[in-house]
Amino acid sequence: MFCYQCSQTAKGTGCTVSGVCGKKPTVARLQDNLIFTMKGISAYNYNANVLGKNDPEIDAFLTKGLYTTLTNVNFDVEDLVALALEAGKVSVDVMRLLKDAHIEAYGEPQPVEVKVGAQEGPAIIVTGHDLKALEELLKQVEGTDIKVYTHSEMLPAHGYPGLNKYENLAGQLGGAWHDQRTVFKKYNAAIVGTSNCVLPALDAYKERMFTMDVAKLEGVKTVDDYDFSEVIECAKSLGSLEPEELTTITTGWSAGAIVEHAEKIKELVLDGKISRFFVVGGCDKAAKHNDYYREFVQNLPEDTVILTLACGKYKFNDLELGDIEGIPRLLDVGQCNDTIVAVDVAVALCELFDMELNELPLTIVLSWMEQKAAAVLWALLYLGKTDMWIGPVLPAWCNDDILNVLVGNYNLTPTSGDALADIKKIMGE
Ligand code: FSO
Ligand code: SF4
Repeated sequence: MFCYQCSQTAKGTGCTVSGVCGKKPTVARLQDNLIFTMKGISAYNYNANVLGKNDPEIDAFLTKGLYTTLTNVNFDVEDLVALALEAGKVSVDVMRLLKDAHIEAYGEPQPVEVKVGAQEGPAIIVTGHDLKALEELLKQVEGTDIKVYTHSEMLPAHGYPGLNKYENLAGQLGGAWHDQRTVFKKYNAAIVGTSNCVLPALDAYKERMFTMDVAKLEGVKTVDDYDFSEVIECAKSLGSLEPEELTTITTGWSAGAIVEHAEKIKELVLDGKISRFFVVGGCDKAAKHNDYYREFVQNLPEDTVILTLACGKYKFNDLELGDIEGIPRLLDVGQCNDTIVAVDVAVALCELFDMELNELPLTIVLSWMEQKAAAVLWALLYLGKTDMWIGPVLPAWCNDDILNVLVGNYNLTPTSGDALADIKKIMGE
């Protein structure tokens, strides 16, 4: 444990073995877990609020949850687990709120091929999660020759009809959040960081980068009140990008777009042509052990279908996985908050096959890096999903006590680092 939130803290620096107040290490870790999960919920809640969607029950839970972690309030190891599951419920609610906000504002996503690479013309790269920011920018560049490119978690924007309709929305540059320094340096474009996942800017592009709203970087200009005029002037002054050979990736699978194929999916499952569904998604990071997810997806049997979401997809979304009689094997359902889409698809499969969630041939493999993934994990646990896998390393706040609960109650399994061995176990070979 590590806690230095009150003046009683050990040696004036931090309680690390046990709390001077009597707080036990597992209580401290569960409090940390609750705070991390609430940070994730707050991120989604904020984006929903920006689009005019509010839920007083979500706000009330955030207030109660934070209060619970105050010094000398809650020392119960069991109540904090119950609160984590309550946070999971709120996480489901907030993802639903945000999805409804996105669909109301921009329509239900449809699968779309997105051009990857630089095209002729001045450019603006937009990264982060905030679709409203992208929309406002697209309105303001209308009628110019500026190409607007998505980066990282902004890719799913292309699937929304209300955003895809803008001609200036040209394509995608780069992959997950952690490649931004390489990508922003390489392309002589104006850059807008709309939410989390910005890294301190390099001098090579600092002058042409802007952040907005909650995102802030030292020495980087900001966009205020959705006024992108300075960004647009910057892009114009930089001139055209050097065109590259283009590739494509597909995004935009909504629950509705997948459920349209329900009868075909049922037929393929009953004929033994689809043996299992996977959800492989979550955060990505540059570390070598995250390559596990590419190896994992690449080696899944050809009769499996994989739903993916969040920036973890960039480890494998360039793979040609083909289709099973017209059903693509890799379906990108969106941002990390679009875990709710995977949940909706799972519920639809339950109805289709008259099965309970844990009876479905469905395995979830979650990669985690930061706190939104904690919110997603507890959401799935709240829904009662068992037999999930998590990696590439376990959340550091999970001590043996917490892990015993997660393994004992939910059979949550840490990924082994050996993708082939894990696939064999999952497929029961
Ligand atoms: Fe991932 Fe994290 Fe959504 Fe980032 S949860 S790493 S680009 O924050 O956002 O998928
Ligand atoms: Fe230590 Fe308890 Fe104070 Fe935390 S709240 S610093 S564990 S005495």
